Amino acid sequence: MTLTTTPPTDLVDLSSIKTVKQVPYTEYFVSGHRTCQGCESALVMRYIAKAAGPRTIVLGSTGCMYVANTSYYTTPWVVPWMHTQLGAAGSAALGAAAGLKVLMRKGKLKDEPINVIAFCGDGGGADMGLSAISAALTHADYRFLIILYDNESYANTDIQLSGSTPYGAVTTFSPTGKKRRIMHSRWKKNTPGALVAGHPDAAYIATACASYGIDFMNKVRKGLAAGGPAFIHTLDPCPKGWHYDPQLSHELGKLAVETGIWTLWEMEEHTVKLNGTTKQIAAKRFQRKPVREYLSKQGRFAHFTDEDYDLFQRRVDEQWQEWLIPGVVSFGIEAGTPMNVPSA
Ligand SMILES: Cc1ncc(C[n+]2csc(CCOP(=O)(O)OP(=O)(O)O)c2C)c(N)n1
Ligand code: SF4
Ligand SMILES: [Mg+2]
Repeated sequence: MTLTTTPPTDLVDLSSIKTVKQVPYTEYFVSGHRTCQGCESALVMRYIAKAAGPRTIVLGSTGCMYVANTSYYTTPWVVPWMHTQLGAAGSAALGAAAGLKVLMRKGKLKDEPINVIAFCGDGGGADMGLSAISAALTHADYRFLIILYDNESYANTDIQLSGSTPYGAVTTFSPTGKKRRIMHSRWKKNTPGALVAGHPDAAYIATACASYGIDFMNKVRKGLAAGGPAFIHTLDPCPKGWHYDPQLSHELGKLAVETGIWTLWEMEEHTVKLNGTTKQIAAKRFQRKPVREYLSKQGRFAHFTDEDYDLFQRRVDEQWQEWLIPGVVSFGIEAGTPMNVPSA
């Protein structure tokens, strides 16, 4: 059967948004969800839908953004949405893009741009589904966008520790105690850095944060317009898991960037660019704030002593002073090693 009731293709508007006034007014992720007050991951969903527009299919893996968004047969999604398994964002994105391509080639679906977006949490994407995302990013012939929304825990099942949980944070798997103050002593995994370093055929890879909404929406559009596999990793303050007053969500997202703990960057046309405040820090036009300003506002770090803050600060300083690209490539290079210089 051929579907004929498709709206005009100009409904796929992926042009750059310059100011707040140009942000599309129409919402495709509306009320009717049950996320916590101040949930930045819900804001990420809203921005994704706004930026991508009506000709979009969204695939969501298990987690808060599945469970809290589809309880009791209700849903805030206005565009077509489908649940996929916890580790399956990569395979679902690739499968949907491939399916659409075949249907269009066979003339069973009108040949028109349709955005395919799959999202996953840090548990589903940075841990369990990393291999599927990695495989998807090698398929240069398919156009899709994978968004990893990182609330730094397995939040939906009551805040268990993930590979994205920051050093020292209290989770249900890492409670602080009298014998051991710090139960989680591993450093947060650099997932976007690993993906950008290892996937030369990815069309677009970026990091974002909902506190910088226009930057994020433009990245969604760039990822969809890139013509191949794309990936965006967002850092999402989570009042329940991070233990803070919900009104601080926006401020915490900003502080994560201003302290240099989270960096904003994008890779397009095989070139990495630092963005916004991150770029300003690198150019010494913005003074990085002490990590304590960010950490001390969150209950999950309430047990931190001066020693813990110092260790955290040292690790973030290293990220800025010793990494090949601050916040992106987590190693340096031996002095004197010949480097490729881009040709003029
Ligand atoms: C294969 C599998 N294992 C475990 C679960 C149980 N489970 C459902 S949601 C979830 C947490 C997912 O964490 P994350 O991907 O970070 O999303 P968040 O809940 O934080 O939004 C878990 C462990 C599951 N649904 N499927
Ligand atoms: S637990 Fe965190 S991510 Fe989940 S709905 Fe609440 S605020 Fe959002
Ligand atoms: Mg999570």
